[in-house]
Amino acid sequence: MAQGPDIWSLYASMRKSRLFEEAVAGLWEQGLVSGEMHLGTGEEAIVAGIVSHLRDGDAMALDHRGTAPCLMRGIDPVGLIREILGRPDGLCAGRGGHMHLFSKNHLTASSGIVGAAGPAAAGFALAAQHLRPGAVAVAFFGEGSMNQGMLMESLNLAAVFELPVLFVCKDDSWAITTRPDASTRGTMSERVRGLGVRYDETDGLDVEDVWRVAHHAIARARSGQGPTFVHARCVHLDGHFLGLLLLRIAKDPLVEMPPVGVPVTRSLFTPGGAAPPDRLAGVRDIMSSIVATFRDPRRDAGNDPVLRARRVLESDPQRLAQIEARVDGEIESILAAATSELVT
Ligand SMILES: Cc1ncc(C[n+]2csc(CCOP(=O)(O)OP(=O)(O)O)c2C)c(N)n1
Repeated sequence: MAQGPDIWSLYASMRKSRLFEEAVAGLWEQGLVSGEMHLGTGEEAIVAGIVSHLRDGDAMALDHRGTAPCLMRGIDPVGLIREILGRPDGLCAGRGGHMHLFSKNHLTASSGIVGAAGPAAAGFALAAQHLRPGAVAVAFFGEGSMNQGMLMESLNLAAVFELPVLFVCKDDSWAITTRPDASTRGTMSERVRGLGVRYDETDGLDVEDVWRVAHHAIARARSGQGPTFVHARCVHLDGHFLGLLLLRIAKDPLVEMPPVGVPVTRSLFTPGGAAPPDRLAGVRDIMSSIVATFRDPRRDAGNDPVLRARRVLESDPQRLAQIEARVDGEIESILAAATSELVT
């Protein structure tokens, strides 16, 4: 195994994932993806830093942001897009959509049930312990899963059975609209250590740091030293799901504000309904939410892990340009192949 991270290939993988998800966002904007769409934009350093260590026989259990891990694991990208589009020639015959991606060949399963990656990964790891010694399983989930009983039980089981599993918490400090301090007491490390699982922290925006933490955790798991919980902070650059109104306002206030501002202002003067002070309080709430978006970390380019990795490589502009041209070309071909029948 390599002694240090190959930042060039990690960057290529992150850029590919970013462009792939931007292409998916474009399809969603065109109305071609039914329902909600959760992107993993902002999680690329965590996913690349972990998935780059996986090999044949290793397994992944994913949450509702499974597109990037599937892509980085080498699952057919055309099949992925077709699955997201709900087509019968998609990865799962168009029946799963982006939240339920499965690939038996890659021992990969995802679920939209928050916390479900825990038991799935523990099961994969238990099977590996018996059938494929040296193989590992990885669970990816958000910090909003940390009060799900099944995840706690999985951590406990993994500790007791010394399972070869990594529990990777991608912590963006939001569970849709809930902050961790509104739902949880104590600290993540106390909880995890309290269950007897090793706890490591990493900077989820720094792919090299994630890679190093994963390198040691996976080596321990492969050699029978049991599970590790990897706590990685990140920022979801596109918010909880595509179309999030407050984020749209933050990105383009001149376009997005009038359709909100006009009815809200009109509501102050509409006859009947709530008392004027209550209406004013409601409008003040809305305005303070909007103002808060201008300080939102999701607008700060410093929280973009892809740009952060790119900055390290800018000292060799020629090599960078070559890699980017190759990745950009790959994404163009994937998109063309996946959507060929849709183009009129
Ligand atoms: C068991 C369960 N409860 C509630 C939901 C609805 N739900 C979907 S995503 C989500 C928030 C998850 O937050 P987190 O785990 O932090 O992941 P993030 O979306 O931030 O990546 C919730 C509550 C669900 N899918 N499953």
